[in-house]
Amino acid sequence: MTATVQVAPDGEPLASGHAFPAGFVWGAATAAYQIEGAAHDDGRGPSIWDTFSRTPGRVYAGHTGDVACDHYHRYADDVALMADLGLAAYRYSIAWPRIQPDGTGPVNPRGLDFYDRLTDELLGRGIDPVVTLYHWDLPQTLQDRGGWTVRATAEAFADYAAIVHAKLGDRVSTWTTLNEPWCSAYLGYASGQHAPGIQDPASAFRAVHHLLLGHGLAARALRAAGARSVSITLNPAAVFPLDPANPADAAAARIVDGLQNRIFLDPLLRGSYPDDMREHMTRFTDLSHVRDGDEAIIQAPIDVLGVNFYTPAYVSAQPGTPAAPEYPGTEGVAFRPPVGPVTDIGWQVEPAALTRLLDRLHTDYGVPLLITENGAAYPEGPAADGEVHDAARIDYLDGHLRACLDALAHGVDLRGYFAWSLLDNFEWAEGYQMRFGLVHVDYTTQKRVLKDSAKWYREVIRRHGLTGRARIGA
Ligand code: IFM
Repeated sequence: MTATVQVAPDGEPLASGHAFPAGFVWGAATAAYQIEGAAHDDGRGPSIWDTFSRTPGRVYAGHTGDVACDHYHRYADDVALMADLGLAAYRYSIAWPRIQPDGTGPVNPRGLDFYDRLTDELLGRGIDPVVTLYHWDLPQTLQDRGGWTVRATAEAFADYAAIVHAKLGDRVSTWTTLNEPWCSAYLGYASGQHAPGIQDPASAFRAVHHLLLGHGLAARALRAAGARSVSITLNPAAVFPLDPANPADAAAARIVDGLQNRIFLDPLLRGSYPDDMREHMTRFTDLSHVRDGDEAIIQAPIDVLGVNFYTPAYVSAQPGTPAAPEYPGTEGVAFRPPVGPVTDIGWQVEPAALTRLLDRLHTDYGVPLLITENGAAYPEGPAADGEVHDAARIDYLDGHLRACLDALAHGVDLRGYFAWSLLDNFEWAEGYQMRFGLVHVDYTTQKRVLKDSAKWYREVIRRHGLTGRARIGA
């Protein structure tokens, strides 16, 4: 992929001297449970997030996805907003409980029809549909049978993938199996911060394996059905030793890297779990759930790796520190509190960490990359003039797009960038209090207002690049 130096239409050269390659895809992303609402419409079954959000104390202020952004009913208007922004692609997820309300068995045609309509609406506006099959909303009935701790869920996922492909495969070319299996496994089954809210490391490691197996089986089913592009999205950690010269800090970073990165990347792209992670897992489970041949299934070829990035982590060795619940077995590893600017959710802003992460993924795994999520929570709502002046989000996005340019300049095969998120939405355990949208949503009236960041992003897309630090409306 060659990059030619680009000069913006106003004549101002790009700050970095590098450019986004021709064909670099500009998109935005959402997920079904976070925006659709219509939790009981057209035969949708309950998901683990319906159950979890109704469990007192699990989600901020008892918020649920029952209504969310009402996108299920307003999708045509939302697609019009995407077209107004000039998006080339839109990444959305399919709600498994709409397609198979019980997780297996009968297909609900009305659920499929919704995604049929949405996909046609996108194509009618010239927007490429990028489908994620699983963004955390497991049918509750499957959870009742063990969820991701059992092999049957991986097998059911492949059946579901084939069902969705049979409906949309004539129009959707890019298929992502899972979104952030680290979150599904460790937040869902180890720390319990996410649905299904279980706190059991052994279950978490079983979930890691069955999620990966589900990916491999689904990838195989999609490919057999003719899918052109198959991918998985991870949230790889940009994890660094606090003191790189200190071997104990480096060892601490290596464990976190193993638990969040290599335990997924190695089987996906090298065909086996790393030795240190196998050993680590045996502290909690006998690995009898990992059968001969599973790793070969997991290594099903992918065309691109989706990368979701928000913030780095710095760790050090501190004997006596208890393990972080979402990183089982990390006793003695301390996570440094954020330093410098943070977003509303408390995540450190450090764009250069994205460049380092992309460089590392490129060097170690040599796979084409796509930023499938990047963005920031900031609280701004409409000001007296009715506009949303979210300068900090513009700075965040601008910085991270510059980080992408740096990675491209280093030779990283980076195919595109999806901002998280198109709309303010249900931010899982944080409920609606955290706003990641380019578009502000008033949850009482469902009115949408383009934030300044949305207008800025529209300019970036129009120019196919950045210019200076100009802000819209600043
Ligand atoms: O909102 C989430 C999304 O669902 C998955 N990736 C991280 C985002 C921000 O927390």
